[in-house]
Amino acid sequence: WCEEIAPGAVVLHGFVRDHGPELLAAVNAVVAQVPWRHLTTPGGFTMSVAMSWCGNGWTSDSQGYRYSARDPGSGRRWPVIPDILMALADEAAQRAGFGHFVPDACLINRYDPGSKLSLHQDKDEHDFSAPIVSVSLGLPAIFQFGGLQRNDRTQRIPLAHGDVVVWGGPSRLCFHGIMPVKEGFHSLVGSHRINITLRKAR
Ligand code: MD5
Ligand code: FE
Repeated sequence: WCEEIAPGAVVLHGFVRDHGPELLAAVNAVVAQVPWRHLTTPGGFTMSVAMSWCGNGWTSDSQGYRYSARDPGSGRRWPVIPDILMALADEAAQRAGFGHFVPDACLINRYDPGSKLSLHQDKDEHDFSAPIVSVSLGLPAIFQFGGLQRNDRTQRIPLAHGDVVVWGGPSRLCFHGIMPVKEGFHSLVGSHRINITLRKAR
């Protein structure tokens, strides 16, 4: 079902629950070309989340954060966003009430048990009017959802395999994070959580 947890933030529970195998195949095809990386933050910390990209990629290093059409490591273009992910982004955005959505950047996050994402805002995209579509696969996680100020109180939202969240409108710039992922095993995905975000970056 469809749940609005804040203005512009819509959880589509189980939206892709029946499409795990195709989605994982798309993830694996991207990862075959862009193997998982642990980026270093501008502050010098190595992220516990492993990442891969298609469309436009996102990079974090001592220079800061940015999107680019090419992999700064290899100089090669990022792989194109698989059709199934383009279609899913459009369907989810429409279902959540945002109309048609054509993303140009896709970030794939892999959380092993213990991996987390500290509270942050997503503000490296040029166009905040477009929503972000986020797909959860594999192990469950607790999403921390705050307000526009870092110190605003946060809600904890459980996300399960197959859930899709569309973040737009007033929720687009809210602080958010992922609590450390608990040990476990998912029959399709194994012992990690995969999150796919589809964005309009440029
Ligand atoms: C995740 N990833 O579960 C999340 C899903 C990231 C990230 O946060 O930056 O890779 S995306 C959640 C999100 C995106 C944009 C806005 C808001 C949440 N929000 O306003 O809460 O790996
Ligand atoms: Fe984020």
